[in-house]
Amino acid sequence: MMFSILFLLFMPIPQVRTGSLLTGTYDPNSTALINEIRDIKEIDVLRQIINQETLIRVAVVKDVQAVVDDLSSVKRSMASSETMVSTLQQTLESLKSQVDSLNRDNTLAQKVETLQRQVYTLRQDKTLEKRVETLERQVNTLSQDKALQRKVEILQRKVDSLTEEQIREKENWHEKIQEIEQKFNRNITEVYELLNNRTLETIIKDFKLYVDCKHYYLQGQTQSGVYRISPFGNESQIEVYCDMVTEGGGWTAIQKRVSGSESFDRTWAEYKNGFGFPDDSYWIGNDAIHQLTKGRNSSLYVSITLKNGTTFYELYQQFSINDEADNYSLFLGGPATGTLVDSMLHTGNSDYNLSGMSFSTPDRDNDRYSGNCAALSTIRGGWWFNNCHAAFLNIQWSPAVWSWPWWPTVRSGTDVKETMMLVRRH
Ligand SMILES: [Ca+2]
Repeated sequence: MMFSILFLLFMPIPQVRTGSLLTGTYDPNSTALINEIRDIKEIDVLRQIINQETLIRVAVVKDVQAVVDDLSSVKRSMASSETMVSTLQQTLESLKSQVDSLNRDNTLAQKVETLQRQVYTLRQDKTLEKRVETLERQVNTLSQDKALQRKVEILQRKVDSLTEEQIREKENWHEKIQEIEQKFNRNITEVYELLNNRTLETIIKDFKLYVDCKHYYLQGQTQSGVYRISPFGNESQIEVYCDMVTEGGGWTAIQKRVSGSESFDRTWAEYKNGFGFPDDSYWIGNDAIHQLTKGRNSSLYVSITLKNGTTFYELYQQFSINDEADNYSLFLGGPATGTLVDSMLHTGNSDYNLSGMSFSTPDRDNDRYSGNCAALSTIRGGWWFNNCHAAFLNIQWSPAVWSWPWWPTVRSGTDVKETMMLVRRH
């Protein structure tokens, strides 16, 4: 079509002779006229051809425009397609990258394999199913076992009857217990009556326990020396020195010093339990003193023997100490008699009176002094200090620093040879 249109466009147009028709004279019979008329017809034909050509040109222009439009559209489509292709390529590359990454991730693949193997194993494992089946069969068997049910019923009846028997037995036992309690109470009353009618010495003799030195003395022991006593009322025994001569004998020594072999610079615990050796120098122990004097009227006899052989003494008619919870506090009562003269109970100075004072040691300050008397370098020993003392027998065995063993009768430790503190119940 395009070629036919182009052919028409460039086809030559015939020459038109118009001069004679418009200006010359007219002769219908002349050859010239005939020619002119033929020319006019040719002109009409040409005009028609030109008209047709014009139409064709317009059509061709439209067609060309359409072709141009089609071309633009195709170009746009191509551009769009290229964009899509590019996007698709990118997506494809991304997917490829992901696939590569997944392929590289062996861990995930291994996990998947492991899980697959486990699933496979579980599918193959029929043991569990078999167990369940076995249990189900057992349950069914048990539920259908009438014999077992009968056994349970029989047992239940036995339990019921046993419970009734037990109740009856309980009632019987309750009565028996009441009888025994009544008998026991009667016996206890008889025992108490028996005990009240006997002396302490008789009871102790029966149990073969000696509570103190007086007990030995009453049993006929008149020799001073070391004896074993049980002040705590049980089988536990301690060794003590018994003075069987002084003031009628039967004294238990709670303190004794005949040399400096034993240090009295001791802790609270050591004074509590006692230390040293009763045949030489020792402290019997605060717990033992408490037991020896608890609930019994007892006397305290203090003696100091000087190096020149002179012995001074002081006797207090009332003596006891409380237990550890009360810091072994001292109770001392008169009358006080002797050659030492009272320097513990009524000294004439309230700072030196010891009755009512707690026991103190270098590691336990219970005194009325702002510091700790027991820890002073000139003292270093346990005692019932006030603020601090006029009489003190537990100093370190260093006569040079031993001031006021028993003020004012014995003013210096330099002269001291021996000391003793003796206890005896009335
Ligand atoms: Ca103090």
